[in-house]
This record gives sequence, C-alpha cells and structure tokens, in this order.
Amino acid sequence: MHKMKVKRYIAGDAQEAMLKVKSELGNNAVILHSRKIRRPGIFGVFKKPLVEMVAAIEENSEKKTIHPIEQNNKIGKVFQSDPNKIDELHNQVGSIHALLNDVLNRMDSMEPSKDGQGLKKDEIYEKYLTLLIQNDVDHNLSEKILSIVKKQMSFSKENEEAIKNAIRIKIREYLGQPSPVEEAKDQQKIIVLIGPTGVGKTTTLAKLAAKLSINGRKSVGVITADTYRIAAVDQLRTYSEILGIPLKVVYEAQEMKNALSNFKDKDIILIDTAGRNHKNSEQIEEVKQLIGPIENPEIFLVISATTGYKDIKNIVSSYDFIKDYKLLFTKIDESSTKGNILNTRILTGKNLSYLTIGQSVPDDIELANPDRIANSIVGEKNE
Ligand SMILES: Nc1nc2c(ncn2[C@@H]2O[C@H](COP(=O)(O)OP(=O)(O)OP(=O)(O)O)[C@@H](O)[C@H]2O)c(=O)[nH]1
Ligand SMILES: [Mg+2]
Repeated sequence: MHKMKVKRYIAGDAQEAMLKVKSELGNNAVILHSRKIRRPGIFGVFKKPLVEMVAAIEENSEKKTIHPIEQNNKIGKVFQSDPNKIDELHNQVGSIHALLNDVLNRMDSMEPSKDGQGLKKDEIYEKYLTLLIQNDVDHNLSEKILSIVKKQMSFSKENEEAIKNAIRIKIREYLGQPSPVEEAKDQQKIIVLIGPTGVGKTTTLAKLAAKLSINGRKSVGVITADTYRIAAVDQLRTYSEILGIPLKVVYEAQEMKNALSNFKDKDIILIDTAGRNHKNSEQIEEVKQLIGPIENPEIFLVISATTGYKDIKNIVSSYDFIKDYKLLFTKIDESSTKGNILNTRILTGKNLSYLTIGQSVPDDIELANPDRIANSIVGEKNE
C-alpha cells in the first residue's frame, strides 16, 4: 500500500469542508469519510451539527489519485478506453477501504464515551477483568460481574475504590452464607463425605468428628466405607482411638444399614468413603449404591482448592445424581487463589460449608468466610 497522509477537517457544512480539503491537500485528495457531528458542550444539541471530513492524499507520489466524485464520471470512460485500468482501480479502492477502516477504528477509540470518561472506562474494566482472571475467577463470570457493576456506576479512575467495593459486594453476594453441619435437635444426623482421591476426606472427617464431639458435645460414631486401601482403615482407627469415638467398617454396601443401626444412639454419624475417580463411572456407581439407602444424609462434596476449574467441572458433573450436597474445600493453605470457590459455588448453586487450611487434626478447619474470600479475590492484602 502507498504511504498516505490522512487529515481530519471540521466545517459548518460539506461544501466548506471540501474547500478546506482542496485548498490544503489539493485536487488529488480522496475523501475517506464524512459525517455529521454534534458540537461539543451541552448547548450543542440545539445547534446545527458540524461536518467532519477525513481526507487522504498519497505522499511523495506523482501518480494521480482519482477523486471519488470524479470517479463517477470517469469510470465509464476508463472502462471503455482501457480495461486494464480496472485492475488498478480495484487495487486503489481496496487500499482506500483498508485505510478507511483503520482510520475509523482509530477514531472510535479517540471518541469520548457516553459518560464522558474516555479511555479510562476501558482501563479500569480491563484492570479488574485481569485481576479477577488472575485470581482464577472464570472468564465469563468475571465479565458478568463487571458488567453488572458497570451498570451501577461510571468506570473512572476517581471512582476506583467504589468500583472495587461494588465488585467485592457482588462476589460476596454470589458466595452466599456458608452452611455448617446442621443441628438437628431430636433427630440423628448422618454426614457423608464424598469426593476425588486424596483430597483430604478422611483428615477432614477426623477434624469434624473432633470438633463435634469436643466443642459440640455430641455423641459421635464414625463409619468407614473405604476398604480399598488397608492403610485407610488404620488411618481412621488411629484418629477414632485418639478421639475416643467408635468406628465401624463397612465392606459392602449391604452392611451399611447394619452399621447405621449400631449407632442408633449417636447424635451424629460421620461416614467416610473411598476416594473415587470421577472419570470412572463404575466407581461413581458404587457411591450411588452406598449412599442410596441412607435416609436424609447430609452430603459434603470434598474438593481440593488446588484442583483446576476444568477438572472441578468434571468432578461436579459426575456427582450430579446427588440432589443436595454442600461444598467443602480442602488444602486452602496450598492454593494461592480463591476464584475456584466462587466458580464452583455459581456452577453448582450449592452452599459453601467448611474450608480446611492444613494437615493438623482437629485445628485446621474453619467455616468458610465469604468476606475474606471476596477480599482475597479482589486482591485485598489483609484478607
Ligand atoms: N496442606 C493440606 N493438606 C491436607 C489438608 N487436608 C488433608 N491434607 C493432606 O492430604 C493428604 C490426603 O488426605 P486424606 O485425608 O487421606 O485424603 P482422602 O481424601 O481421604 O484420600 P483417599 O481416601 O485416598 O481418597 C494427607 O497427607 C493429608 O494430611 C489441608 O487442608 N491442607
Ligand atoms: Mg480417605
């Protein structure tokens, strides 16, 4: 493409604008674009609009550029006299077209936005979009949150604290209230922990058992259905001995009813299950068999905070046969971001419950704190 000089002219009407173009750029100038624009300022609305004209001329070239107005008259002649010229014309029109698009794009980005904030609007939007995504909030969800906040206030540098706060409040609202183990007065509570392998189900169960029996003064019984690994039963037996909580081992799904009736007198029964590979449908089917006969179980889906969102989505969908469950995130101490907690909460619509923050039984467990999660996602240091 030839090097072109592009200039923008503002005039009272089109004729005046054309004269300006002609006198500065000469007869060979090409009008790329012309449109009516409002005069700046609040009174501009009542005044006659101005005409904006963008014109171009080829720099340092002796080749004649055909003026679009002349084109109309000449084109027939050109076509008749020299068909080869058509190609040249096509090329010229093509390059003008490309140039025009480029100029229009640039003009668009120069244009002040409706709220008068100019480019700053996009700057702040992009800044927070990047921040949310860096904190592992799903891209679509990040855009959704920002577009909601954008409807509430103008995006400008001066407004930044308010914008950040509105984002935080929206996230906080999405996270909802965490839901701990429900206190059932005269009813026995049966809690089941399910989830992928190695996420910390058994450790978390020991933490919950300790908290409920020591702080909650409940009588607790523990059942393990994890007989896949010899060490798994030993692991739980060690905890139950330390905590003084009785343990029953269930080797087959049919034994579950029996184990449960053994603990008829307990306030709370905690059931540990073997870690299941969510990609193995047979293993997932076994979970179904195991929890099927339990009346009103309170199910916690245990997910490690270090798991990527793509895998979390697969895990969640493999457990979609369970109507009601709570989300429990482990290994928060090993994860640098909290976005997945928000993503998973939105994806499933299930309540958050506890977070675990280390390996120590029973201390490293806490009720999820939505304010702190939201603070962390918007990048507050003192989350
Ligand atoms: N850093 C950290 N490690 C944890 C946390 N919770 C559990 N772990 C560790 O994760 C490892 C696996 O924990 P388990 O409780 O055996 O996990 P599980 O889900 O029962 O594993 P399977 O029964 O094999 O599916 C152990 O080394 C735990 O100490 C946590 O909150 N933070
Ligand atoms: Mg286990």
